[in-house]
Amino acid sequence: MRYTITTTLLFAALAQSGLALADKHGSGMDHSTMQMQGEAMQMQTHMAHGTVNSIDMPHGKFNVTHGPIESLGWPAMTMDFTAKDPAMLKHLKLGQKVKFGIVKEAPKKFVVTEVTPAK
Ligand SMILES: [Cu+2]
Repeated sequence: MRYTITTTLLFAALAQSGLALADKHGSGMDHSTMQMQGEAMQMQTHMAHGTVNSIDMPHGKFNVTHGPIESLGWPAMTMDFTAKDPAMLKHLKLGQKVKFGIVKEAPKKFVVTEVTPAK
C-alpha cells in the first residue's frame, strides 16, 4: 500500500514537472515567434503611389501626396518622407506620379527605400 502511494506521488510529481516544462517551453516558443514576426513586419516594404510635391535634396527628403497604404493602415495624405539614399531623389520631378516603397525601420521611423516613376 505504501509502495503504491509513493509511486502515485512520484508519478504526479513527474507529470507536474513535465507539464511545467512544457508550458515554459511553449510560451518561450510563442514569444520568439512573435519577435520574429515583429522583425519581419519592420522589414516589410509597403508599396504606395503618390505625387511629388517638393524635393529637399540636402536633407534627403521629399513631400508626397499619397493614396491609402493598406499594409500600414494609413489613409491618403500629404507628408514628408526621408529617402534611404538621397541619390534616389535626383531623378524625381515636381508633380511626377511615383510608386515608392516604405520600410518601417523603428517605431514611427519610416524610410523610403525605392522610388520609381508610376505610369
Ligand atoms: Cu502618409
